[in-house]
Amino acid sequence: MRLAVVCYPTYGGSGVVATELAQGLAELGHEVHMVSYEQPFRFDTSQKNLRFHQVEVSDYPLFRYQPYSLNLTNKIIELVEEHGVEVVHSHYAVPHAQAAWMAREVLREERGLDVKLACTLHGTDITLVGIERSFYELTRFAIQRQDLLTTPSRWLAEKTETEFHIPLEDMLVIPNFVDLNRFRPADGTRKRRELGAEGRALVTHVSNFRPVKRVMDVVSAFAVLRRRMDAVLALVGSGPDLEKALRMAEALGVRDDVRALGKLDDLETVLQASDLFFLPSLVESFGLSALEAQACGCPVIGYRAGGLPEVVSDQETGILCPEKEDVCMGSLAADLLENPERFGAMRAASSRRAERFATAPIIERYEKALCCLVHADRVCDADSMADCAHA
Ligand code: GMT
Repeated sequence: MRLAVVCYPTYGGSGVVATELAQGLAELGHEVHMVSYEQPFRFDTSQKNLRFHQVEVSDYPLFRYQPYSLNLTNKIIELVEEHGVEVVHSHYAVPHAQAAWMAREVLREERGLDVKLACTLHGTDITLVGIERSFYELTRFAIQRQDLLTTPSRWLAEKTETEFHIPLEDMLVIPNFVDLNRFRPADGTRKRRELGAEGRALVTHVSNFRPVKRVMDVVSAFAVLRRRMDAVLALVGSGPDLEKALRMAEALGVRDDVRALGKLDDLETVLQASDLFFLPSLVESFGLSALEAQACGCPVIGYRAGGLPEVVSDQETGILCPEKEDVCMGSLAADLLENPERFGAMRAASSRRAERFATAPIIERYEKALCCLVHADRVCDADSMADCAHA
């Protein structure tokens, strides 16, 4: 199968899922063309069958806002024509699903080419951005016209049905996945030393620091925990609320215990050294970072929000506080750390739970769904799948 994967290249779940999926499909023998405005984070340039195509963005002075979606549409048209791409797989609907649909219209009308469209909805493309009035109609139109829609959680599929009137049975829930060779429990002594966290509790939060992540709750919970025990908070990633979070840490008197680490290529080393992972998001369609933390044996504390309960098992691999209730994550974290038996059991359960989300079988589910689009006229059995990989 020849596939174009369209995504955001940024340090965020949808870009990571798209890139790792593209790499996985390329390893299985498919020809994969990744399309974005920059080379995605975690992209492996040495991978066979995988190429990156940059969307060139025009900067004509008349444009106050660059029409990126048009440049992207054009790039998709070129890829289909030059490389015989059979499926365009968009990650994050806005504006990728719209661009893919426009490209297909041009290709059908002018070149008589038919390309299949798949879109993986990731989260705020449905829950925040897509439902904004200025995006809604075109988002609804474009996602309704995809040949395949997937979501990483049942919760997001239900939300899409409610907000965009796509019947639940027309969507496939394929969870996000984690590389268990990379994200696995390991000795974190060296990293703890580096972070000045030897003999202290280490709590980590990883995100793009947007308001939906409620990073202020991370800091206030940490301040509560810090009053009960000696502890360090590692903040990984960057984004609009990072500075505000650091100012809050200053105001609460815990700034010296907070390490702002920025974007990391070796995220697993911090997760392996961490005791707990805080993720108090307002909504979280899945929570890939929570899965990566669990895979390293690090339990998660957050709210029972969105699809997070499909990833974190409350009281078994973490603690999910009821939303909008005045529960104190910091006290719950301290209670857990003061109970070594319960904490040890949670650590072990966390890495076991992550095994359900191992990369290979989940990539195979995507492969099957995408190959079935291309060979819609045939039964999607093992033979036709093999043909699809070597086409
Ligand atoms: O939807 C977003 O906020 C962006 C997106 C991203 O690029 O990080 O995050 C979403 O997709 C991830 C990958 O599927 C999920 O793990 C995140 O839970 C989801 N974020 C939200 O729903 C807030």
